Amino acid sequence: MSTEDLFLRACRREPVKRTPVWIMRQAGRYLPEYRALRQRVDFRTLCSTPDLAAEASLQPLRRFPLDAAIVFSDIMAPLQSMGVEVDFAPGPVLAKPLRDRASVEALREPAPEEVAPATAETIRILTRELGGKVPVIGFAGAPLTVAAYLVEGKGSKDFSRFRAFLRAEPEAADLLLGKLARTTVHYLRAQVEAGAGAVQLFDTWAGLLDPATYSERALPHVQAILSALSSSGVPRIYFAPGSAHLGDLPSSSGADVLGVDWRTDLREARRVHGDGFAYQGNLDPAWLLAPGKGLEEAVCSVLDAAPDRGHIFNLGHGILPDTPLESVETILRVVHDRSAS
Ligand code: 1CP
Repeated sequence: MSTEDLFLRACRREPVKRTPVWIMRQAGRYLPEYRALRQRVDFRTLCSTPDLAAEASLQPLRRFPLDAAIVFSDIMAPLQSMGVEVDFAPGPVLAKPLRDRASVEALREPAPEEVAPATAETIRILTRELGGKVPVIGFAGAPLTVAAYLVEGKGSKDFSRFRAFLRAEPEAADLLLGKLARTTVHYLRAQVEAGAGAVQLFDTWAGLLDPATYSERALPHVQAILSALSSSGVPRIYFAPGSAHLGDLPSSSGADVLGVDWRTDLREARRVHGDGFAYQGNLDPAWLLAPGKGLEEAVCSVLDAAPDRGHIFNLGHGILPDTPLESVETILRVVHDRSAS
């Protein structure tokens, strides 16, 4: 069984000889070689230069026996093709946040081939370099999460301006989310055509919403994207951290795999969403800052709470920049030892 089979088989809830592992934000600042790359190039150049982005994606795989690569990019990458300039400091910053209907109407809807073509090109390079050893995960931000940055203008604890915009301008908000959803379909399709073996939709800020608003404003766009991708045949992962209060609503997202953050026990996620999904997650990234027996036991607890079939081991959110490399080694060793059948 190739390693490629491990991840894709787990996504399809087929039996595997051990649990596959990848780590959200596995390319990033906790790696000295990533920091060295960033000394040479700024983040936007890194994302838009396929050779360099492929190098960043491969860095964690050279160091650790991970079971999937993720294309190096950012959820804000498609926006340039819509006529929006985004800076990074280190999170996304917009010089001109969208605050009214006129600026939403002015957003361009790009043709499929215009949407961040560097990402598909990076995937082509990765697919070639990896030679089928492990699959490449493509990704995009869900419309609500990308819109949160577009309207707020930068990261925020509670995105209150964005939440106010949803209330004050519901029609403009739907127009914005629809434009983002159609652009995202083009973007993810291009990634699958370039060789991505699975796609993940990151809905980092879905949990800002109450269930009724999520159901009315955010979920329909997620459903539209994931259903447009169903014919592509690749597993679709939906990750909406901090969304336990949304109950079973994400069950109707159309995903094959649900990402679970560390706040929710995997058994509880399975009780809420049922056996029709594979589950990805969900070790608290903070455990990696506390190496030792506690970390090993925490990895085992995640494995114990996971379904027998259909578990992809991951953190419950992105790896933290000050994580010691030894902690990643510990995780891989424990998952390999403890999940082998
Ligand atoms: O080098 C640097 O200083 C840039 C830091 C950085 C990195 C490494 C940013 C800015 N983005 C990325 C890459 C990135 N972003 C990946 C790469 C692939 C991998 O996993 O290895 C991915 C999947 C993302 C996705 C992303 N960007 C999300 C969704 C995932 C999540 O963690 O919730 C979000 C919310 C963003 C926005 C963003 N971009 C960058 C930062 C620091 C942030 C978040 C912080 C904020 O809200 O201010």
